[in-house]
Amino acid sequence: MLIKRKSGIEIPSSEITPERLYSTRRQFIRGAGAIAAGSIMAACRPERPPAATVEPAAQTTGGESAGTNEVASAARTDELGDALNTLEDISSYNNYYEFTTDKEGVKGLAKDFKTDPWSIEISGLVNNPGTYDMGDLLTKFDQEERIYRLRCVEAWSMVIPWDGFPLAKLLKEVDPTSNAKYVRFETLADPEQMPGLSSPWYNWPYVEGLTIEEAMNDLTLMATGIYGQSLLPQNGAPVRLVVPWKYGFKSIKSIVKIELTDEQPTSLWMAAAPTEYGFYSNVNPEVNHPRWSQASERRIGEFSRRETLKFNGYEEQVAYLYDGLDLRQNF
Ligand SMILES: Nc1nc2c(c(=O)[nH]1)N[C@H]1C(S)=C(S)[C@@H](COP(=O)(O)O)O[C@H]1N2
Ligand SMILES: [Mo]
Repeated sequence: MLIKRKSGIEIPSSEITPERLYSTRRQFIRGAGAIAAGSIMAACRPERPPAATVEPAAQTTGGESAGTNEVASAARTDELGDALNTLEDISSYNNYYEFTTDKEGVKGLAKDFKTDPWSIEISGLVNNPGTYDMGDLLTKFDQEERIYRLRCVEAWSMVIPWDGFPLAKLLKEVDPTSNAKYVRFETLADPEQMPGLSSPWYNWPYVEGLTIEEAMNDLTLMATGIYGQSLLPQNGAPVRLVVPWKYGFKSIKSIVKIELTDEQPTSLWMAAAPTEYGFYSNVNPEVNHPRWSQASERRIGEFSRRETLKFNGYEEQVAYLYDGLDLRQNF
């Protein structure tokens, strides 16, 4: 049940969304989700190179008998010690407006989304423009695991173990010219498959953008999987961006086009509500959304709210990108 607004992302209705459902189901599902993900990893999709799996928590918690995959996975955390969300959480509560604005309705509407064949066209200010199909992306670039916090502008968050490769590696291949200052991304817009495209409030296709320096930062990931499994449609299959220090909407799903430009791209959200969503959209607890506070957030699966961290906790890695920039004006 969401509070619908004329335009813009819904007001954080955590308070209306089924928090209880998530919290109680979680205790049970966490272990089960981890086992399911583990067995899928072992049994399916041999053509997909396995992601390098790091389990820092498993290594540091002594006393657990080795080989209990279930325990190890359930105990995994990000570098701040926050527990991973389950695959169930991550794949059941989604924002993907091309399908629907109902977070729990996305997975049903997207379940038959066709992700094969799939390719990304890379054009604009590059020396080597070209088209990369999924096979190219999965074999040319080593797939690695990255555990990142995802902080939605609506003030909820999750911890997600992505698999993928740094966007920088792909950009180095296409070789941006010296005039390239921005990277513009586009999602597929297929009205046959995406019923949400009939909404007149948005300027489809979904577009996002980064500065080239942001795009080259090592944290910026092209994600192809979660928990060692290929991305599910609701999470942006077959390939989506993940920019963990920015609000979740910058992490554009199901990418079909990447263009290098010398002009700042206008994102779908900037076009929809320019006073609410700027180009940068860095997670910043000191700058509130015009309609709600950004000081705290609800971690899916937790009861009480937690404080939001500047740059979502990635300040050390990304603050240099904004030296001398007024983050209140450049929101
Ligand atoms: N194409 C597209 N990408 C999108 C969105 C969308 O509606 N369409 N929603 C964004 C928002 S608001 C968030 S919070 C994240 C959610 O990612 P998840 O559903 O995988 O958790 O995807 C982002 N990427
Ligand atoms: Mo979001």
